[in-house]
Amino acid sequence: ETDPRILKTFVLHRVLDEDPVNRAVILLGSLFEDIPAIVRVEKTALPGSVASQLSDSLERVDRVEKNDIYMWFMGWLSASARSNPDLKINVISPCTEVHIRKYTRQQILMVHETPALYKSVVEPYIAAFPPSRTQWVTDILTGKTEAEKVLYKDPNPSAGYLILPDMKWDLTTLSSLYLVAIALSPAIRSLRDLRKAHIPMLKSIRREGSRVVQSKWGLKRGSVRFFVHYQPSYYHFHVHIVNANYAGLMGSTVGQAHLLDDIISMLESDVDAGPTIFERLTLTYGLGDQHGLYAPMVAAQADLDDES
Ligand code: M7G
Repeated sequence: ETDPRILKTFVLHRVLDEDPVNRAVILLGSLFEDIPAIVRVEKTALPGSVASQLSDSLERVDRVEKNDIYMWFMGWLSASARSNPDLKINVISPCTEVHIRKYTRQQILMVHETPALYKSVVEPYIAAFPPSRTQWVTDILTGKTEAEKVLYKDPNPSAGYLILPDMKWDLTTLSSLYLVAIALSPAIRSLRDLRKAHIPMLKSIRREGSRVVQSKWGLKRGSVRFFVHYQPSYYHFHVHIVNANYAGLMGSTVGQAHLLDDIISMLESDVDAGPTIFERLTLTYGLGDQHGLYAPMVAAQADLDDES
């Protein structure tokens, strides 16, 4: 089923989104005639050889325009420069309605999630997710998939986690290095569930994540950003570990990405008894109109506005 030729059977139904910044397009279609599939096609980063040997890397160049000291061209890479792959292609198949909505272009509204709204709207939403949504996490944790890619594992059943490359990463371009640390225990569903007791695990992720990127890729201390999404797509706790220079990245939007360092600091300065900081905070974030929480949250906010 992982045969690369499956892509030859792809039939397009519609374009879900276009992302000119990342030079990507997200397609909805089918594989093998009737298996629904989302296919994200992205141009890979330029190989370093293009910079070091530009003249050798070009097979053909057409001049588009010249104006005073300014010129612009279109170029075609030579066969030698093309030893690197041109495209990175991510496939989700069979994809669900939730995936299709997630990858469809959306209008974003900022919402304020109070502790009360978390209890009445978000917690039931999380509880209603079928376990199959995080089957990929279970498969990683049990070693069924991606086992050879695990970079670090702390096997402690309650506070352990593992670190491995995120599927967003092409595994080679250091400037877009993207790893993910996944907690072994499913008990922490999101930021809202973090407690003082989790500080050692969070610090360990920070320490071992930094060590791994240093020892494997020579990235010095401070080279990566550790953050947690709220809302995440998957309610099984994980930390994003991303090259600090990888700016303009969608997933690091203000409101969605919470720095691991800030989270640790907030937990450290939290009270020792009673509801924890993440149970007391109002969290503000952008929700796309295709998100499952959009309608209930917008309705709940309207009720709140009427009251105030
Ligand atoms: P998130 O914050 O829940 O959702 O992060 P997001 O996708 O909206 O950022 C989940 C992270 O897990 C993302 O960075 C995904 O790219 C990554 N991820 C998702 N899946 C299904 C896989 C997978 O099968 N393998 C790996 N290695 N990473 C995945």
